[in-house]
Amino acid sequence: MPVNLSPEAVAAQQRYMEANSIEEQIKTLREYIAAIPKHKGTENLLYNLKKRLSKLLFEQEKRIEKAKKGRSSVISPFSIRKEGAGQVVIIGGTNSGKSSLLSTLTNVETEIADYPFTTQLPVIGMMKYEDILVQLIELPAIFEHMNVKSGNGRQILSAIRNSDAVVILIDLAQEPISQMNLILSELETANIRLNVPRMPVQITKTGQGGIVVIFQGTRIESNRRDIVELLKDRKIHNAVVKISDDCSREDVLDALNANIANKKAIIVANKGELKGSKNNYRLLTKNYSSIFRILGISIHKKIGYLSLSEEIFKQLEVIRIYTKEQGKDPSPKPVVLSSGSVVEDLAERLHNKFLDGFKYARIMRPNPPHMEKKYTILQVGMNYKLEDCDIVQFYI
Ligand SMILES: Nc1nc2c(ncn2[C@@H]2O[C@H](COP(=O)(O)OP(=O)(O)OP(=O)(O)O)[C@@H](O)[C@H]2O)c(=O)[nH]1
Ligand SMILES: [Mg+2]
Repeated sequence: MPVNLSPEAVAAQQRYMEANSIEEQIKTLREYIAAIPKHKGTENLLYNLKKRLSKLLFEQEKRIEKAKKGRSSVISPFSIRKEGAGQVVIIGGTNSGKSSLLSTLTNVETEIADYPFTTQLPVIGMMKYEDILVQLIELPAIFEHMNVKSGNGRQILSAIRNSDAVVILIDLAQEPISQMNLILSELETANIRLNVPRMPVQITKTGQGGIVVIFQGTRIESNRRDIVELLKDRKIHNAVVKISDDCSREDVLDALNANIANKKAIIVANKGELKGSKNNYRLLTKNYSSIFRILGISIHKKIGYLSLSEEIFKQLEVIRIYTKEQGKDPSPKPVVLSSGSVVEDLAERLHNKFLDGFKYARIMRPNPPHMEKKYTILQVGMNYKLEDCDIVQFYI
């Protein structure tokens, strides 16, 4: 069915047709899309235009990458390979105690000093949480206008964008609201949001594991293939895509094109033993406790950080699954999956034979300690949602 476009949309279309450079095409195509009203009759047109925009953005990214590579063949110390169950960055103002926290949680030895900007490059450590390891990275301090100034600001932002979760470290010896304002506004300039409760689509690129699509709510199987295809068009082969139930293919394209990263984050407020820190802690909770979980600590007095590794692990939103073969003990090492994963996601991760020959899976789910029986036994199909610490045996 032909679509009747408004004069503004026709003019925008004309500008797009006449655009020469990729930048100009992207700009005019965005204007064209914005000028088209959203309803059933324009659905296909909008979808196709957004797909075209997605291709242009990808082309532009590729060119920028190529230009960067041409300039230097050295791998940036800010592009850090993920290891363990997930990658968490520690960010904050200078002297807030980022290096001190990293050393406390990981035993990495790094320079701790009371002068500003001691840490200039990322420092990596592995934090143990129960039977898994989480990668913790101290990033150099956040500063004003880091997205435009020379120096390593842009690389710091890009490392945050690539992480799985964020620990914001606040110095309670200083006024906390201005620290938070600085951090949040710097992240905003780089399109990084923290703890946005329910985005229709969230796409997090990962280093491995293929494309995992998680439907938070009812599982809409028919969309899965479309989504994987859209990402592969953009040469994204490893990512976790979280989708709320009422979400269209177009929403996925919007998410890809907007390039907004949404990270889970907690605030850790340090130097809690110092004078004035209580007041600052109160100020911080008053303003931010509805968005962030806030943990008050003192590294010097060793107060408050016992549950920290657990809280950090929780931000990753992953589950540990132990596989089991008939007649044997469960594997000692878990497979780590995004929370919300189902039996099929586990099968995909392990081996094709579990997908192709699947009959059913048997789950041993640990009961709370007060119950008499140690496990609840379940016999389930491919779409069954897994929980942290499930023991799973496949029957094929
Ligand atoms: N009073 C007090 N001082 C602390 C605490 N934790 C760290 N510090 C001190 O704060 C200063 C800065 O600590 P670092 O760990 O180097 O801070 P940073 O955030 O890594 O600093 P940069 O890398 O320079 O941005 C040092 O003098 C630490 O000894 C604490 O719990 N209480
Ligand atoms: Mg440091």
